[in-house]
Amino acid sequence: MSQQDLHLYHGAISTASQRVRLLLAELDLSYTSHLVDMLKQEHINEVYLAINPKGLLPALEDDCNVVVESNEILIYLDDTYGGKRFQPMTAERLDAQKTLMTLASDLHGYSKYLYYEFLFKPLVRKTQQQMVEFEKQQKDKKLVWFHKTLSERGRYDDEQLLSAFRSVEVILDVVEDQLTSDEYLLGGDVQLADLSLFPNIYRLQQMGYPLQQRKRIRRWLKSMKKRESYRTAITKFEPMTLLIFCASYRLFRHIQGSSISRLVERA
Ligand SMILES: N[C@@H](CCC(=O)N[C@@H](CS)C(=O)NCC(=O)O)C(=O)O
Repeated sequence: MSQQDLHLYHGAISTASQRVRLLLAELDLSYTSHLVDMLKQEHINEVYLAINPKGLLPALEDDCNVVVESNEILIYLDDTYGGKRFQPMTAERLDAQKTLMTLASDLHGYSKYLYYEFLFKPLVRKTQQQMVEFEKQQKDKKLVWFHKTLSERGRYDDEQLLSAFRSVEVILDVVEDQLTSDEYLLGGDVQLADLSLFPNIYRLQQMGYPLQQRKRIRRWLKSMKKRESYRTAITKFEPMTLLIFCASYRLFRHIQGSSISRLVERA
């Protein structure tokens, strides 16, 4: 199918947006980029809510179609423009891919507690005024609680963080087992499962999450980072100032004795 006018509404470092940008790069599809600044709460303003009433990034507009949910967007793009190039051929592998993409979505839900706490907390805490606006616009009570706890209490409970860590570990165990001697999750070629899981595992690596024992995941991360799509879809969008901030904050937490490693010792 010939390419329509694609519009992507996305966040520079939003992991769900990174998934979609990775596939756009792999498919070599051009698109009109609409960067939405989450720190300025542009994702809950009236303009964006008219596109995605859930107030979540990313969203894709293709002519008259609006597709939300990053995994749905991956399938939509690959079905429409990729000739299913990034989806396996056999029923068994298709099932495996579906499971891995669901796990990617779950991983996003758990790992965000860890990176909001340990990687960029001072940046993402909302002011009182922002929180009022957020509560007014965001219907998802769990998401409101997620931001309210960090913004008003200043931290998540240790139990909350430990539970997130344990859930992340369960998912990483599955991913590690899935990776055999092949380069990618479902064989020798990169597939949607890889593109879906990569951003959150990469984010964990960025925050100093313990991956030392996970040799296959580390090898897979290396393979993914060698691809041109990693540069086009991820590093090109990471502001240097943010990278410096995150590295400094990690160091600060380490010196303070409150880094993720301390949490892991208690798990
Ligand atoms: N299941 C959704 C999750 C999307 C999501 O949570 N996106 C984050 C950015 S990575 C977001 O928009 N968060 C809004 C917020 O925290 O207010 C998807 O995969 O598209």
